[in-house]
Amino acid sequence: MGKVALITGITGQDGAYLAEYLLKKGYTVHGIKRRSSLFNTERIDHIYQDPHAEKRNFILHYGDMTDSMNLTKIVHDVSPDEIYNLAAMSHVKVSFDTPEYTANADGLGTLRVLEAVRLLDLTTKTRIYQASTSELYGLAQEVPQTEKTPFYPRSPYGVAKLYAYWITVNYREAYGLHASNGILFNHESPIRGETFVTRKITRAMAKIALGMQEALFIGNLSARRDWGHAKDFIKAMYLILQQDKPDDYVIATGVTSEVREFITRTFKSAGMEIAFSGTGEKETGEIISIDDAVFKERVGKEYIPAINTRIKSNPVVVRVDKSYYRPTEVDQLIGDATKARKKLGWIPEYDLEGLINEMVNSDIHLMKKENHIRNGGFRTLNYFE
Ligand code: NAP
Ligand code: G4F
Repeated sequence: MGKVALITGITGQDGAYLAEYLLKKGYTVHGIKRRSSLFNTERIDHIYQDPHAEKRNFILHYGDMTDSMNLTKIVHDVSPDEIYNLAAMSHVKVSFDTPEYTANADGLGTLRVLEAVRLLDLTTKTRIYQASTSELYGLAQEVPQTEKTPFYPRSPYGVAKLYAYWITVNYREAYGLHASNGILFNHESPIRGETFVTRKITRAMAKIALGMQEALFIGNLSARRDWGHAKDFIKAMYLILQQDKPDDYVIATGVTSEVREFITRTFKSAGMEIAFSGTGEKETGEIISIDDAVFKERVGKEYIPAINTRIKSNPVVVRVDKSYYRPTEVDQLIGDATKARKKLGWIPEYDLEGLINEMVNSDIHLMKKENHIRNGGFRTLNYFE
């Protein structure tokens, strides 16, 4: 019999990749999905199974991290070998708008999962992975950050995740739970939420290249992040739960880049050279040249005349909008994953270029579809979140 996993946050980026990965390994995967007025299963539709089917190895349950009775019932019914606690209000900027909810879902939500396992006497059976984050380092006290670097969170999200981190450690020490924290640095993909900076950039670039959007409006260009690919990072989650002993691990690529650089590289990947000028809110990025061969291959020959005409009249494609600034910012993150490499044998396959190319190809494809809809006379929106 294969193992049984329960994933909270199954409809999210990591939940979707992890579910697919565990199914391929022969697991039965249960996922918790919260009620929404829309289906909201786009990321997992390719693995969805008809509930009427007799034998299923992918099963969804309605639930919410803020509802302990519901979580306890699901854990009871599923009796999982492994729980991957990925559900969270995961947007740092939004956590300043919804601090209480974030504390409840991200902080207390973790406690609810741990308590369910303890109360149901599953402590010797069920292993727990907690989705901890490099946001714990916040105002980083050391460069690069390791498992021993002191935490200094800088947002309601970071503070809620700090509680989740320590309650996981406490349940491990107090009750002997196999509960581990993966302290994951930023990881992205073609299915990354549209309002995180990388996806916002790749989507906007695709629309600009196709003549669907004028400019990308962005916040702090100088922030630095250690960006990896979600497909690599979910493998680390799995490896963490396969260890004999529970422990906490930094998962990171060890390379940090500015938001500004991510933008430059994204446009370059589609054949557009960007130069930045000015400072602060007056900083802009403009296209200074087009590499026809790359643009033709990535975007399409038919879009070259329009982009050339456009940059002659207005080459500015990146503008700063201070409404995207955060009340307190995390300026620089870079992780040292030596422990994960040595103990888990975890080595990421993607570098930043591979990640950007995959996201760029995917978003150009997506925006071409949207462009067809627009050209067919239907309304499509440009989102500026
Ligand atoms: P994501 O795409 O935002 O997915 C979050 C998931 O949590 C979604 O399925 C969401 O459901 C669900 N969720 C939110 N609030 C919930 C609630 N109250 N009850 C039940 N489910 C709820 O995030 P991700 O990028 O996959 O990240 C997964 C986890 O890793 C999160 O805990 C995040 O904080 C953490 N993390 C992420 C990164 C990263 O760079 N991606 C790095 C470190 C840690 P809906 O689909 O209904 O919104
Ligand atoms: O893409 P971001 O919103 O990700 P952030 O804040 O680093 O958080 C993500 O990674 C964490 C791991 O470190 C996760 F725990 C968390 O759940 C989430 O997945 O912003 C990255 C940087 C920030 O410094 C932000 O200020 O980009 C900067 N930025 C600049 N302009 C922007 C924008 N971020 C967003 N979302 N939108 C902008 O327009």
